[in-house]
Amino acid sequence: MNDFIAKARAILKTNDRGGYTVPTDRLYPFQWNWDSAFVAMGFAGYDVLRAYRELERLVEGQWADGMIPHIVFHAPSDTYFPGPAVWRTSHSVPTSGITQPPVFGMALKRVHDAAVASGLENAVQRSMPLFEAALAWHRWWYAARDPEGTGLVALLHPWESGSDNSPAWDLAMQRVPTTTETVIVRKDTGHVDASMRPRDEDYKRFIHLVDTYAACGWDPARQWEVAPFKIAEVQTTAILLKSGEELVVLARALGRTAEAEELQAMNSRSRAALLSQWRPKLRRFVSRDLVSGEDIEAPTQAGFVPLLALDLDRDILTAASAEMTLWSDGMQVAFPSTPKTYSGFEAKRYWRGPSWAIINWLLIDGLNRNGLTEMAAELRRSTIGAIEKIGFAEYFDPITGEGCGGLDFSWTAAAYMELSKAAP
Ligand code: 9WN
Repeated sequence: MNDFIAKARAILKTNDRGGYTVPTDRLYPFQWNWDSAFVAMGFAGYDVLRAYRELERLVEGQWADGMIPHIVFHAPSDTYFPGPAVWRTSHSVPTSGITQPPVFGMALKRVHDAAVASGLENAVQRSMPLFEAALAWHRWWYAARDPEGTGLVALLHPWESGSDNSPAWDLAMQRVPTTTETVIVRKDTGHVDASMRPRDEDYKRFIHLVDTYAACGWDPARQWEVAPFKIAEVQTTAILLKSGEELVVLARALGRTAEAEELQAMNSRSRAALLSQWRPKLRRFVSRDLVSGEDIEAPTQAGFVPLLALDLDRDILTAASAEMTLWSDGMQVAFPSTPKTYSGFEAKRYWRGPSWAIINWLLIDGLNRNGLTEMAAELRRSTIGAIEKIGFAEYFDPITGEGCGGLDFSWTAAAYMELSKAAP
């Protein structure tokens, strides 16, 4: 084991709060949805029981309608805003009221395979309830967030994307009022420099949306009707489809044939819908703003994440890889969440430019799936190199390579373990 793997494991141990892992101390003191899925994949490589625990603890927050919330507040903490009192939800374990990218299915399949490979006797019994949870969540996505059956699932809050202040939301967020019923007491800027975080105005809009949906009693149909922010999103749909593919294989392994077919039908809809979001002129996929009815053309990493879940033809691959190469050109650490040539680019401000190890993980999988193995290897080397040089930062300034945001970050530790394995 090299020193960095040992350090990565030590980070996950330090961030353990009793079967679940916080993203980092103080800045994020609860269990976050997609963070935990990445972490579970990290654990799957060396401690499969702990990997199962991570997912089981996340599912403690699952709602009766199938939604798995973006935060589960297992234990109180006053170092984060907004806490449970702002969300006003009614689940037995306090949770937020929105969701996050469904990496869970990918993680569960990985954990199940590791359990079987390690000879764990009760692997099937352990995986089955988690499979039920994943299936219920996928059904929720299609029912609650794609009621018209388009195949693309929609987000009602930027936090649901995991890419909170991405330039992709700029136009849509301008329509969201800055008025709030809630007093905003930011804690994040007490932990990291304000220049790296979303602005106060963003927070007003984030909380306006929380107030709006809390007033709907968090009922999905009522939220859908009133939502001032509604984006049919390609990164989330691609992740949902990739997880859906993994769940089909798992369903079969668990003897759940009917559910395998049901999942396959959902996946087929999303596959076709994602393909229709390819824009040859932009050389990337685009999301759609369901309020304005327009394509979202702001350039972000999300435009390439569909490679993760699609087997694309040569023309698309040639164009997408040329565009990705352009964005990466001259960067110390690829892959920038926004290209430096874009007017909205900010090298250190969260999702407006920085490179993220977990996004690279998804992109690398997508490039490999589509035979772009050279590019995948290069991105892999660049990500590992940045972590070995700088440490397990939350994210990296793509131009200088500087580590930004929180330190000793759980998902960067998990990504290091994943990417430092032998290349396929
Ligand atoms: C809001 C925990 C989370 C990540 C998100 C990232 C950031 C939260 C915040 O931190 O979001 O969910 O308060 O900024 O954007 O992707 O899951 O690491």
